[in-house]
Amino acid sequence: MGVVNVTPDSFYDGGRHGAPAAAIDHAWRLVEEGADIIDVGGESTRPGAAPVSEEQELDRVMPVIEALRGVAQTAVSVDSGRPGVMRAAAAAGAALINDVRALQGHAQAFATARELGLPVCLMHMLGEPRSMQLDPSYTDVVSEVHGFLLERARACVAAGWQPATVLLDPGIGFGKRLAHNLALLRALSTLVASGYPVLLGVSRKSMLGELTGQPADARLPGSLAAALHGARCGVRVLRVHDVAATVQALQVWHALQD
Ligand code: HH2
Repeated sequence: MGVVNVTPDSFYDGGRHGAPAAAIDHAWRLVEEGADIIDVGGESTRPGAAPVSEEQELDRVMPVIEALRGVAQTAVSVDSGRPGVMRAAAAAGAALINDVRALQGHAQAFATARELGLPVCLMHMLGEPRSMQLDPSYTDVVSEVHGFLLERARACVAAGWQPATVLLDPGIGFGKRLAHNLALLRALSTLVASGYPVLLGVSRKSMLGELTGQPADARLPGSLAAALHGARCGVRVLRVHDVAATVQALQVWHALQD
């Protein structure tokens, strides 16, 4: 899954393709590099990010989603939990709803996603982007995050989703300290063992900076190491900014498996 953030303030690619034409070019580049899914987002969720209006979000994401309509080899995912954005994206051919608030951020999010009948990615976040990194605390981060995700997944299945269309994501960096992120990464195989497909987003995130001292634009090697760890644990979807490099790392890694 290649990331296309049509935002001025995303933590890594903010402002790089804020204009629709640049975002569309970038999306095409990621398709050519081998992305199976393009995740289009119009609102940064980095710690401290300010919310945007629905109109702004639509203005940002819809030109990219529409431009990718009908690309046979690549599905489009919309990184949003807003019912209006989900609807517009679905009408323009989006095939996955990626909601960092696990369909709980808006009153009609769950019902809308159900009505649209699309696969969903449910992510765990403690608190809200504005304040989530101030003092995140857990008694047992792995059981709390996995418990939350499985409860949300069961609610989806009870409402009619097929289990294979409900992706779970531990939400690396979303209301978590380094130790929490590491515990969740070490426990990925346990989440995979739940049977639901797992999605992982670690690409260029600040935990890699905490481990290496490197700024976001120098975190590709760390991102690849984390992606390969995810692959080894059975993660189904890797959400990354660097598609070509990740595809190459996975090609070599796959060739080395028995
Ligand atoms: N991370 C980000 C955004 N959306 N969705 C899922 N499912 N999992 C993630 O880990 C995830 C996500 C944050 O990364 P990015 O989009 O690059 O930054 P920003 O939120 O600043 O736009």
